[in-house]
Amino acid sequence: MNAKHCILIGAPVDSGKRRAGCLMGPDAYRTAGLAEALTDLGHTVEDLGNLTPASHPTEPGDSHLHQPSKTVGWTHRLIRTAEETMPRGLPIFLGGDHALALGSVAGVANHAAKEERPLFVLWLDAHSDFHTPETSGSGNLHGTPLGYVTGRGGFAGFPVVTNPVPQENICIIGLRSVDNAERDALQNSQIRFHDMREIDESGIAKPLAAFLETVAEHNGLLHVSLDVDFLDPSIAPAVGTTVPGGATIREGHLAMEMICDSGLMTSLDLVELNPFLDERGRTAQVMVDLAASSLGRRVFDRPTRSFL
Ligand code: Z70
Ligand code: MN
Ligand code: MN
Ligand code: MN
Repeated sequence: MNAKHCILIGAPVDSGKRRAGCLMGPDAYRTAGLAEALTDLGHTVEDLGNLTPASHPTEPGDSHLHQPSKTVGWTHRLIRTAEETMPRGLPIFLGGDHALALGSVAGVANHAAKEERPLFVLWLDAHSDFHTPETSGSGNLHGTPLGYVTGRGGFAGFPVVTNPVPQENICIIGLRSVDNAERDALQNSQIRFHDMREIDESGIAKPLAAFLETVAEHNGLLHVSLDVDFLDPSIAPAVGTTVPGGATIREGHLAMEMICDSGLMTSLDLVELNPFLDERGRTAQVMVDLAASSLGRRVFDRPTRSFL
């Protein structure tokens, strides 16, 4: 693949849920050799270090949400960082929990609007993360980024979403834990969603290839948001809420290789890694290997450019 300028952005967001530890994620990816893996593939790598949230008010005492103010601060910071990095490279947001995607995706969407190109989002996750603060039963904002960036509303105090991502530009793969309110909203939306049953019945390549074809047809930008819990906990145990029945190492690599072959990915999130729960760094290593697959690591080159 063409050499890229990869910009590593440490986003130690830990405010999106109650169990702490994702703040150690960025340094775990560095320790697992992410920069070296990308350099070996011929890319240039710049590491911005770890960001901090923009200044934010103290947490309200009366909210059912967990640390909303801190997540607001992160969202401001990450929107700005996405806007600044997109014009000069391929930002890789090193999480941090999935609340970081309120900012990364909203900022990437602002860049896409400036370029007058549509943004597409591939969400690899056991969860749909389609809550609004009002529908969230847990109050954990890592369950809301797709609700936020599609402009569902109810995000009082958060930056206004200037360029909502159209529902039909989003594809979720890996679903196996969806709350009732999210399921109803998803079924009434234009979002493409593929649960693990569908992956078991027909494979991961088919829905992914169809989505990549759509992105290519529209000359779109593609943001990929990879949640550790997309993977089965037997291969990726370092995550707060393990959900059995996830993607295998082979499905994970196939997906990332297809993304690479498409040449479409313009930004990437690596989220929900909790190194405190890892086993000798193996989950961090799997995530680094998958990132490398999405950026050109492979056993043999494929003869065609087709997505399947
Ligand atoms: C549930 C909630 C969630 C992880 C996202 C779970 C959300 N839907 N959990 N990623 N690990 O609390 O809203
Ligand atoms: Mn998630
Ligand atoms: Mn998840
Ligand atoms: Mn489907």
